[in-house]
Amino acid sequence: MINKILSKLSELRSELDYRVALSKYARKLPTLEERDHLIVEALKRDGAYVTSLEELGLDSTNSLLQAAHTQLSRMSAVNNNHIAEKLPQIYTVTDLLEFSQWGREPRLLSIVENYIGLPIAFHGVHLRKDFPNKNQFGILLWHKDSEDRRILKIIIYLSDVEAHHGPFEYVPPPLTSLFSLNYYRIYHKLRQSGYLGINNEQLKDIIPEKNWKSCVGAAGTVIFVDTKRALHHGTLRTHDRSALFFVYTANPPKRPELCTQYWDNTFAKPELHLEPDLT
Ligand SMILES: O=C(O)CCC(=O)C(=O)O
Ligand SMILES: [Fe+2]
Repeated sequence: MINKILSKLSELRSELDYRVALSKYARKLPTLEERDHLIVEALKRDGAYVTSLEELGLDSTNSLLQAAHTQLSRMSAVNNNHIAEKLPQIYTVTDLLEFSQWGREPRLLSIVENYIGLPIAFHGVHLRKDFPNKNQFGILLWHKDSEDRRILKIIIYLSDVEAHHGPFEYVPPPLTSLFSLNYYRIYHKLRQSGYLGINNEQLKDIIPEKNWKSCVGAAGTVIFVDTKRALHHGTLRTHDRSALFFVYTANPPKRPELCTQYWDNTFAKPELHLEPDLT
């Protein structure tokens, strides 16, 4: 009992410290380009913003795409036809220059910092191939990520994503806001699931399907999303989907131990492939 009270108090203290840090840092936020205000405002309001690589127009996009397709073609073929629950194939590409350079584009860092409201950490990049599945499990279940109080993921589709490729899907945070009935109903279901996630049927009872935002889009679609505030999942698919996931939080994040997966050896790392020097 005492321990529970102490832990609640320390949680409260840490939330207060967080609020104070936010208001102190507000004056130090980097300037945003005029066109990027739209992205930060949408993130604050809706928890997400969908655009495209073309619209973003960042200098390092061409080399990012080239590197991503090279790495995709080197991903070993997986023989998972007989497996009922097919896990995604994940490559950690954080150490490759083309990916880290894109993730550190000053315009992007400024968007992320203005959204998060504190000094930020860029944790890394996953290149991911997701396979068809018949039933919801893992990140196919609706969930919220827990690395920090605010998490910004930038997802880039590397191939066209229509409904049958299993788009990223989310519920705008205003529909599940703190102290609303929906918040408690979802929280209750998530707790019942051991925080693993809830399925479509369970969510339909709380949030009608017409309010779910499915992010279908052509190759090059870019999704900025706060995966802590927005309940989200990958939709069940009948066709493969390839995408990049860039991950940012405040520095330090609330749960640093959950962030190491974006750069450590949890997932496969591509060989640092040295091209022969032909000169
Ligand atoms: O695969 C997806 O679209 C969802 C991924 C997800 O849950 C995440 O990146 O946090
Ligand atoms: Fe997630």
